[in-house]
Amino acid sequence: MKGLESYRLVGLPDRAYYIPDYISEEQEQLLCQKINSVPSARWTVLSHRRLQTWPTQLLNGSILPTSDAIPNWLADPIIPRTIDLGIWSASPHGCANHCLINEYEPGQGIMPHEDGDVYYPMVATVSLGDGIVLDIYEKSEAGPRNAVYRIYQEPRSLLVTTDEMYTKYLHGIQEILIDKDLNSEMVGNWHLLNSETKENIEKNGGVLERRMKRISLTFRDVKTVRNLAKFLQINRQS
Ligand SMILES: O=C(O)CCC(=O)C(=O)O
Repeated sequence: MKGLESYRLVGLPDRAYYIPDYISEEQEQLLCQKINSVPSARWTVLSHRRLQTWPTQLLNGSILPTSDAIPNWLADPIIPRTIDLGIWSASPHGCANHCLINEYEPGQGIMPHEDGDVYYPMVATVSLGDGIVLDIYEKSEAGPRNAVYRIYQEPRSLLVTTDEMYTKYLHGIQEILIDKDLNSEMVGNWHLLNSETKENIEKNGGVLERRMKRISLTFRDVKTVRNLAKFLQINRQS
């Protein structure tokens, strides 16, 4: 793998990186098998998607140190190389300590939102299954308008967003079955996509139908890992 700067998105706010084929098809299959074989209680079912949280859900924006770490089956294919790329070098724990797994059926998405300051401002997202368009919106008091940037995430790719891309913009996935207007002008990572993907999009006139389930793995460093003794003390007092 080349250095991180080779994968930088140009023409977008600072900073985002896109690495196609970050994991292999075999790793993708193994991850999907594991994700689908967890006990059903592990899933939080929302109206428009379902999700798993590893190692645990956050408690008052923090992780307890007694929480198990992200399990090896989830961490090993992804985290060590993100460390080698240097993306966590300034983060509080020098590593991701939390992973959210979102599963979307075709037509499902996620409203424009920001991830907030519970996390160090860095997200590393790996996509499994179908590709997806991530829309980036300017923050506005009137609510998000049209997307100002678009990123197409191929299956098995890694998307890294940080700095202003993390703090000053919202991101979301539209709840639609067909993504339109995909071309070199609209898609900020067009130059980094696989040539087969680009040919396929062009052949379809910039239109892509969502046909399969998509799973995203979003790795972050939760800033606060609580001291358990202090945490229990605080809760007993309140
Ligand atoms: O599924 C994705 O790629 C985006 C997930 C997301 O926005 C989030 O977990 O906050």
